[in-house]
Amino acid sequence: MAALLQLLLRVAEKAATVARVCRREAPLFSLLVQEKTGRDRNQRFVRDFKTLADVVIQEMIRHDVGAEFPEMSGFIQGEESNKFENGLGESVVVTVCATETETAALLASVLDGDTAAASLLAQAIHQDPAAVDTDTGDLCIPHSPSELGIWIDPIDATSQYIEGREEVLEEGHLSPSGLHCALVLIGVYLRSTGEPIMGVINQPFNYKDPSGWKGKHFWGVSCGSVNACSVSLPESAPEGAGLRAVLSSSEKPAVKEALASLCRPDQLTYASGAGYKILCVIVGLADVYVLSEGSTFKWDSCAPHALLRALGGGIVDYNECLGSPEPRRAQLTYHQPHSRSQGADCWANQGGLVAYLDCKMLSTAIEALNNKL
Ligand code: 2IP
Ligand code: CA
Ligand code: CA
Repeated sequence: MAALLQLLLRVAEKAATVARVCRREAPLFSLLVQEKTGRDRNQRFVRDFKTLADVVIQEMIRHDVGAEFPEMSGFIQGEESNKFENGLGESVVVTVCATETETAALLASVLDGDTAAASLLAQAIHQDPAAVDTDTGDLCIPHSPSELGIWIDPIDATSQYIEGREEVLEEGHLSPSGLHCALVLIGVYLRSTGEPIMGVINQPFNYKDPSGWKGKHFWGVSCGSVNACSVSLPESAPEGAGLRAVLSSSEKPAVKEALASLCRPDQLTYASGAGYKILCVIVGLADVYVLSEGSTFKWDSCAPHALLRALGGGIVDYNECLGSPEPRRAQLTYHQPHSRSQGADCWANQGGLVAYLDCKMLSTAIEALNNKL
């Protein structure tokens, strides 16, 4: 399975390049934004933006993984549908074609004949990225591709991606909003149990140098006795250091207050992007990410959940673990849709979530929530 991990790291790198190209070409970018409607819309937002970049990235990942692992083809799902409407109201199904020229021709029809923009995009999609220089070691996972499924969020924190604010990151601090919150998330789960076993996170806008934006990637594998992660376990906090929690700014006041009783004022922070908040827990900038609502989806949590598991942490269902004697057992799974929901809601993490690295921190947070809510 080291081959699958290497492939996911490569396609995530390609995805990040597409994301950067789309932002760099300002006229192209403004063409791409369109509104989601009906059941595919995230109910939490009045306007939820779908970008061609999202669709293109998801289809590219689906294409590249399906080509190398045909057994996985029917089990590569993502946030986006591949239908896109051009300026004339015509519906076009965006697919990655066999050649760059064909893909460019198809994209030109989505871009109302803007062949320059279409060629740029097609070039990024068909590039052959250099092997990602990562020591993934000799990972041996006792599963065949036919036992696995994939969740893709081509760009998480789309609103930050579209807004495009450039923040200067401070070492050791989480930054609440900006381009760096946008992440490419690719998670692999076991079809039989729904456990997340492999995850790749690519942050396309990690830092800027004179030649432009540069990205950063993170990966993790957790399967049986195999646990490996590109991130090393952060040092544990000294006794009495208090809990550091990261939340969505739209979190319920009661939850904010319950956690405020455990955190010093500077330890309760807010940040954009579900994936970015989980990444903050993975790299040790926060101890827990608590979300009391069902506003995230399987594609948001699958990849970072695999990294947390590899480091001994996890993501549990918020509603299920409140009141449970063993909150750790309420781990999210990724294989079963909610039968009574429709559209994207079938795959929502409906009970909310709590992401953690250290189960002591999970228990502390749950205890406060149980006592105060
Ligand atoms: C969103 C995105 C939002 C998040 C929301 C996700 O995904 O990560 O930022 O809300 O839950 O579904 P918040 O930032 O309040 O946590 P996308 O950008 O892919 O729609
Ligand atoms: Ca998302
Ligand atoms: Ca998205």
